[in-house]
Amino acid sequence: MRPEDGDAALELIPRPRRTIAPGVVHVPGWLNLPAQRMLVAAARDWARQGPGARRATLPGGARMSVETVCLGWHWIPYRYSRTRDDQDGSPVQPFPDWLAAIGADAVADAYDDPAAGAAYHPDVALVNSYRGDARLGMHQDREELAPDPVVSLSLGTACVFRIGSPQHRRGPWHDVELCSGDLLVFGGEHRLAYHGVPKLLPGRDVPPIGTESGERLNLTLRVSGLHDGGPR
Ligand code: MD3
Ligand code: FE
Repeated sequence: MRPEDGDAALELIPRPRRTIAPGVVHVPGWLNLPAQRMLVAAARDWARQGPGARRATLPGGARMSVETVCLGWHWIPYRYSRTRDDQDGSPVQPFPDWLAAIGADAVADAYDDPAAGAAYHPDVALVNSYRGDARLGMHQDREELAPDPVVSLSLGTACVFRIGSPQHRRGPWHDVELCSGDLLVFGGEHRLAYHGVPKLLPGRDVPPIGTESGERLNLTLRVSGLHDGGPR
């Protein structure tokens, strides 16, 4: 699913693949339309199971504006669990093999490194849904115990994604527009970089893939480094 196979060739303003920082690669239009539609349908299914998606509560009591459903391991600010401890305690949904295969393809393509792709075995997905004024403040993803990259797939309404460095929450940073079908792979020295989504960019053309008007979905695939029975 390289962009040259798909819809990126039709864009009037080309958005080339770009290395934003060491280990951070943006591949616009990586997912073709059938793949985007399939992922949106899958995300709807996941959000319908059991207690469904939820806006997580932060330790200080504030609730996130983004709605999340998890696969493989359930993320609660700031830990992972096999059960939905902040909902009804039911088991987290399984992480499907086909999604791991997409993650491996993504790493291989972004890094142009088939061996890195073959060695990538994600076991967690966070599926985030943004609507209206939903945003994600600057944060680090530090709950994973493995150093492997994070794979991000964007669907629906575009957004501004902001990435800083591992040391500085307040910048300097890069702002990158993420559009439907874009792939972002985060590894190397920026795996622990501060990042966030300051705003959606509604009103742009969005392909007909099943997202609601103004809605953005983001899937992040991760390697938890966790094992039942504790870290190893
Ligand atoms: C950089 N999601 O779920 S994806 C998150 O678009 C999250 O919904 C954003 O940040 C979103 O935690 C950004 C890109 C991303 C994901 C994980 C990272 C960037 C990252 C981990 C480390 C550094
Ligand atoms: Fe994050």
